[in-house]
Amino acid sequence: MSKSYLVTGAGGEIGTSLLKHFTELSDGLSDANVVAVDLNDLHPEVNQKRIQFYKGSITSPELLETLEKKYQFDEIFHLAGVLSTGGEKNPLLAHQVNVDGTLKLLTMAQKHSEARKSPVKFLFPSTIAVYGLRSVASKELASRVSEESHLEPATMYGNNKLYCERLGEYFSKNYNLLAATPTTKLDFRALRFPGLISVDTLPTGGTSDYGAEMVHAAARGESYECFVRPDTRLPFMVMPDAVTSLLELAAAPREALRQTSYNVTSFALTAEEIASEVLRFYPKAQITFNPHPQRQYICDTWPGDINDDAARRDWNWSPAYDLRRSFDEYLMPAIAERYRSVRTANAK
Ligand code: VAH
Repeated sequence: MSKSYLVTGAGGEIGTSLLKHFTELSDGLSDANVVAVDLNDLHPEVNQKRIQFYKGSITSPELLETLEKKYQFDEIFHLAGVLSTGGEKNPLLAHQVNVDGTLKLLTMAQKHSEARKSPVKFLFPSTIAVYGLRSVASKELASRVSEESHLEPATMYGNNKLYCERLGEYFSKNYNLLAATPTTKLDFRALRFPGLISVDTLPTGGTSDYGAEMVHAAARGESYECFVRPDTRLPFMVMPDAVTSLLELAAAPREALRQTSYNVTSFALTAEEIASEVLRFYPKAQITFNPHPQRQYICDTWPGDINDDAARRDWNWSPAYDLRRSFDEYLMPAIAERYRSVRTANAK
């Protein structure tokens, strides 16, 4: 049976890597159907011949109607969203995209689930931004934060993501409780991602972006001014593991999942530890620190590390890239290659 996927935010960091995964599968996608949506164009390296692309907003009634009427999705990867820093520049837009947009897609997925009498799987990228530590001291005391604790987000984005996790669980378990006859409900599954570092794309609008920005700047031969203190610690993961975790959670048997939202991570580093990793490969990299007060505050409310034991227990999660492999085998070789031409030009 051919599978039908919807990927929103398809031109973004995770979306680009997920689409590349789908379109580069050796067995191809001859029997699968990938529909991609983004406000912007897709990454040039994505093979668009294998994708039906719609350029537009997930809040557009016309676009949602087209998706609802023209397709019957088996799995939805709803990656569109306004991240933490972008959300604090325009909180109402963040709420409109992150919450109203997600509700529209959940409603469409519920209609498809009822029509085909089979649950549509709805994969949702949540975030460590749903956690809120009240001081650096309590952040250090909290150590590896588990899913049920410290759920007091400081940002519009974190509140949006936490509410949408709850909304997704409602759709999965209690939707339309008083309906005369029970209906088939969608199958919502969420991952709380740490900071993500990709070779293919640069992050935009996040507050964990300094990790990726530092690596990319060094590879371009450019100096980098980090917007958080050197001692700022966050959990991180490289993008291949983020895509793998989405696909593995999607494939997990529903009966194995004891919860709706799962932490996933690989390594936790301070900003100066990331700088040290970069300097191992780019000894001449110029990295300085000039904390941005509001972005620093946001990072200080986020956990220094998260506990992903539940994901390991329920669906056998384990990152392929630990700290060493992330830098030595993924990030640094691939990013050097990506910017080789840029560095050569800069060197002249
Ligand atoms: C952000 N990259 O910075 C996102 C992420 C852990 C943070 O959710 O907003």
